[in-house]
Amino acid sequence: MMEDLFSGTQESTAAGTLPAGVMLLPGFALALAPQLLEDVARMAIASPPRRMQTPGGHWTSVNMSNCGEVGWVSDRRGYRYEATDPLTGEPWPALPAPWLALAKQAAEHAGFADFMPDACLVNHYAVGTRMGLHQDRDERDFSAPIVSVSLGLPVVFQFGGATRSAPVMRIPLEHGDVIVWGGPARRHYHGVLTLKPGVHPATGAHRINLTFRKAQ
Ligand code: MD3
Ligand code: FE
Repeated sequence: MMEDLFSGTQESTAAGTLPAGVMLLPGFALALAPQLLEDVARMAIASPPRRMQTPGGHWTSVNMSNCGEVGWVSDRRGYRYEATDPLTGEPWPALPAPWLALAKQAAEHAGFADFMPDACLVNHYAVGTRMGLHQDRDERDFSAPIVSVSLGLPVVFQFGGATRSAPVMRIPLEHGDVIVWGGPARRHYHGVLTLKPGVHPATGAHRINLTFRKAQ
């Protein structure tokens, strides 16, 4: 099995055993991190990270952008995936081949063969920003996993259950960590705690998170 060859695989953390369908791959993206961050900087020129308005009239704390065939957007009309960036009217930047290869490799390690993401949400966290507990349910096919890549400052990720009130597990995430979320975990509530002050050599006072999704 591939899993046995990859010594970095972890199914439990200080927080306890991860639920079925969740696999933490510590440092899986470390080697590619400089390339990922160079691409993120390039994309930030074409499709700038921006706060998005929610249907309720609030604004996301995090600056968001996308690459891929479609990108996740939120405004007063709701949440959805769109092929063009509403800020520019242009298509989102293409999903770079090395990003796709990384996401597919990570999914395969977790037992999801043939993961073919068509969207990647790029979240830019400044110190003091957070993401409240939510579910990702704007995708068409919940049998596909989501692959997340953490870059820059560390953060505490919160992983709950199928309801908002279910107990929450805390998972510390660091630069280069990758997590694959599939199976029942795919619909679980999750979020990230407020980013603490700090400086990371690769990203300064920021954390970048990439989430690869099959949206359509
Ligand atoms: C578990 N992003 O973009 S990544 C999001 O760190 C989002 O920026 C967080 O939640 C971040 O929607 C967390 C980990 C993650 C992403 C999507 C999931 C975990 C997930 C979807 C279902 C279950
Ligand atoms: Fe999410």
